Amino acid sequence: TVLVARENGVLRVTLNRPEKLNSFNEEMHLALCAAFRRAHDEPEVRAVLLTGAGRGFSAGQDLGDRDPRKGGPAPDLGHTLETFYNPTLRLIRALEKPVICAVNGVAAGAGANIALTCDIVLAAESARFIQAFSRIGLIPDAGGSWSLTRILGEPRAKALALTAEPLDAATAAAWGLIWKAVPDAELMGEAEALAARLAAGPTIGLGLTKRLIQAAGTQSFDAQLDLERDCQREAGRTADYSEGVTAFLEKRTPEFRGQ
Ligand code: LHQ
Repeated sequence: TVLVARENGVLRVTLNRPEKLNSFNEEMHLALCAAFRRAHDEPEVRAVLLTGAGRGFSAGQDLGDRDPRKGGPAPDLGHTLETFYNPTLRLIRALEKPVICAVNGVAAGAGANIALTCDIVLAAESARFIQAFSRIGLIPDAGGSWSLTRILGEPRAKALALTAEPLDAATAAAWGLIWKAVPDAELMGEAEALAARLAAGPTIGLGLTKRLIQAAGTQSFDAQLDLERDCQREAGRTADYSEGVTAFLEKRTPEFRGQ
């Protein structure tokens, strides 16, 4: 249900239930979580590229798994989130390596919000982001109530979440919800090039940069200056920093090793 392959420092993770628009069942959750654990554990992984197989990125939770007509006790959705979604979302945020998401088609419900949890989001021009939750009586989960509000502010976050209207990729980019909308035919090439470039970067410095930017939202200016001092101290001790300065002085391209 998830294809995982490492090449030249990039761990490529492809949601792979195309006949169900890559909607999430338990198996796919566990496989996605395992992929991000691998990204954390393997030093050879220096960037992650997340995408979907087929015409969609992900339609969120597999609602076929949740058919109320089948009877039985109502499932505890809080438990589903805590067990299957939230661990993966926490891993993505905590991973001190860049996570690029190539949204190749529709991203609905939790599928949209998993994409929005990644560090750099590129989307095909034909892709749509749909906060589908309100259509079925649910609330925006998978970090959506947080990401939408932090990124867009209350007016747009509320409108998207309350109406479940699709948001096209160009508007998502114009609003700053994602990094870029890319012509469909160019999406994977551009995402792969970006992932390769970041995987060849100074991994520790990039990871610290991610940590700092994520911390900024909840820190005072003073506390952030302290954190920058500590992170820069750490970055300044890396071999990649020495290489970067040496390469600059020698007027050549640096060869970073992620150390
Ligand atoms: C699907 C799904 C799907 C199963 C398309 N499930 N089969 C968290 C915790 C616990 C529980 C509940 O939820 C959550 C978080 C959530 O994610 S809630 C939100 C769940 N997602 C949705 O409500 C979106 C449902 N899907 C749609 O609205 C549409 O499929 C979209 C707008 C994504 C795409 O529309 P189309 O391009 O017109 O495609 P389609 O609807 O024809 O779908 C293609 C196939 O995929 C179809 O199967 P079929 O056998 O008829 O070809 C769909 O039934 C299936 N599919 N989404 N979530």
